[in-house]
Amino acid sequence: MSLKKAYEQYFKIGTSVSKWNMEWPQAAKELQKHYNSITGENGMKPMFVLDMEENVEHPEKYNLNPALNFDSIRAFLKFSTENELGLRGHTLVWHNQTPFWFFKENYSLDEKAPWADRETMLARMEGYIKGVLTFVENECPGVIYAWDVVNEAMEENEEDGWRKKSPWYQTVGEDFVAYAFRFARKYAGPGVKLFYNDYNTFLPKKREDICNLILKPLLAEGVIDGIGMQGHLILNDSDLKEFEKSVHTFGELGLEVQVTELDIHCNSPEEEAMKQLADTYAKLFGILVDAKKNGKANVTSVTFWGMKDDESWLTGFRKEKSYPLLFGEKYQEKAAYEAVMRVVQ
Ligand code: 9MR
Repeated sequence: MSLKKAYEQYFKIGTSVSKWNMEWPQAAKELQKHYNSITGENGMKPMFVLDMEENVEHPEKYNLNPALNFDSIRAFLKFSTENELGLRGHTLVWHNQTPFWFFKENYSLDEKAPWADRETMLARMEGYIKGVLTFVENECPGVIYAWDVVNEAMEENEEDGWRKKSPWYQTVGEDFVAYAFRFARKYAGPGVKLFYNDYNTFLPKKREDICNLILKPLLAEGVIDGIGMQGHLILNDSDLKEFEKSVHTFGELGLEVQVTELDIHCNSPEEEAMKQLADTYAKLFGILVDAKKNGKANVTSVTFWGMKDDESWLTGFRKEKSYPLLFGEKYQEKAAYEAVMRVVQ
């Protein structure tokens, strides 16, 4: 049995992958066994696609239409095609992992240089989205089934909801989100689903902000298909009742719901902690299966953020060892794996 087979009738099961996961035979084997979707953990983000040398050396040529390099994206397309995996595109418009010079007048490398103006940034945004979406559609149509068009535009600690420090917000203004989705709709291939992706989507205020400021306006324009609930949770801290409420609330809007970056931070490998982790995963998958089965939300894929504990970003981020996933260092199945399988067996 495998994760993807167990969940076949409900939703896709995915994992984030790095370049080395695709190159290591054992990792590739695990990918083939358990998953039918992957997301590039980093390699498809703007910093890996924007061609710094070209843009910085020839700003007059690329000012309104940035030069792009598709080598990194190509590797994900090739691996997905060869292994019959769906690919989530992550991500087009984000404040992070997008080089600062992209937002500067004449692509200046001087951090003190002025920001480019709104019209220039909208042209660069359109050029970027057009370039990437046209490339992937020509190269491997249909392999990318969903794009995180905009990532993390909301900030729960801001009263009005907007992440004001984002250079997209700073240079374009609030409507950068709407423009990104309009451009994505214009250039995406047929059937490619467009997502807004964010973390802590289970917090009541953030849920409300996302619904009112992002989802409803985009739905009214017909330019969005789904919401990505990242799902970076903390054991014994994140409120699953609120998580469930968010799944239902987003589902009721008529959007697809995908859990795009699932992990549950847990700082102990001891049996008791692993049992709690297993219980939490079981509850979470119970919520998702129930929502799908009973028409409360059209959950279409659930993606783990990492294949195994020792590769998780969380250990670095939390500055303590984390054991947040279903598989241990040697890809051994943890209690959490068994628990997730039991939900549907
Ligand atoms: O897992 C990614 C890590 O390797 C990078 O250093 C980090 C940089 O911000 O991004 C991580 O992935 C993030 C994802 O792209 C968006 N949501 C939050 C994820 C964890 O930070």
